[in-house]
Amino acid sequence: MERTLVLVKPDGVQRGLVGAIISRLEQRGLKLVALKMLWLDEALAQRLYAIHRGKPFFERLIKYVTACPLVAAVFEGEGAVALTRQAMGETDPARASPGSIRGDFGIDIGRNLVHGSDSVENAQPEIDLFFTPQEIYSYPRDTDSWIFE
Ligand code: D4T
Repeated sequence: MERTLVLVKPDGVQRGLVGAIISRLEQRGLKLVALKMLWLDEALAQRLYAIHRGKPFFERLIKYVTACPLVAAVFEGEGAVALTRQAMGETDPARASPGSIRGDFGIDIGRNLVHGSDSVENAQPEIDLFFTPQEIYSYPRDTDSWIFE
């Protein structure tokens, strides 16, 4: 089953939006299989955003995601990666559709509240940065037959 990493970034924690953001994905029908709060150190932040090293916003991005604790989660479900990206909305909240997390809660690209893996290939390596296999739960969910035909 497909899994994706979700981070409620420090602005989501500071603004009291952890519950609202996690709740959107739960309500959609994705299954929560791992959850923790942690304070990203610079090394882990740089690994997560290695692809952006050298870009003009890189230093600010690292400072932002390491500014206070964040909440990391793993969601599971058919098409979990794409469904999560859709629920998040565009990277720049100013352009994100109303109804999406960023479109409802954000304004600034440098405070875009949430991270979700951008592809199925990237999801597992990203999950491995944040969770050990023992921290991710496989369990039957009684509502599955009411979410999937
Ligand atoms: P993340 O990776 O945080 O889920 O966001 P996205 O996948 O939607 O977007 P991204 O990788 O292109 O950007 C990573 C992160 O950098 C910030 N950013 C990005 C920024 O501050 N200024 C910019 O011009 C861009 C392109 C926002 C998200």
